[in-house]
Amino acid sequence: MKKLVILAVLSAVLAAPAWAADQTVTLSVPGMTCAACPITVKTALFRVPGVKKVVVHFRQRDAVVTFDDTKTRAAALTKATANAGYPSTVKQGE
Ligand SMILES: [Cu+2]
Repeated sequence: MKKLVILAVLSAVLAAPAWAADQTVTLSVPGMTCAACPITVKTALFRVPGVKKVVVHFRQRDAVVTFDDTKTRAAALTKATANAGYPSTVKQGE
C-alpha cells in the first residue's frame, strides 16, 4: 500500500511538465548603449535553460523574455544578463 502511494506521488511529480506555464517578464537593461548590445543580451538570455523567446528593445533599454517557469526563474535571467556585463532588473512580470 505504501509503495502505491509513493508511486502515485512520483508519477504526479514526473507529470509536472503538463502544468508548465510560460511566463513573460520585462527586464530593464540600462547598460545597452549601442546597437550591438542587444545581441549580447539576447545570446546570454537564450543560454538560460527554459528560455523560449527574447525580444530586446534597444531604444527602451529593455528585454521581454518568455520562459518555462518550471525550468527557470526571473532571478536567473537577471543573473545571466549581469554575467554578460549587463545588469538588469525586472520591470514587470506575471
Ligand atoms: Cu554595445
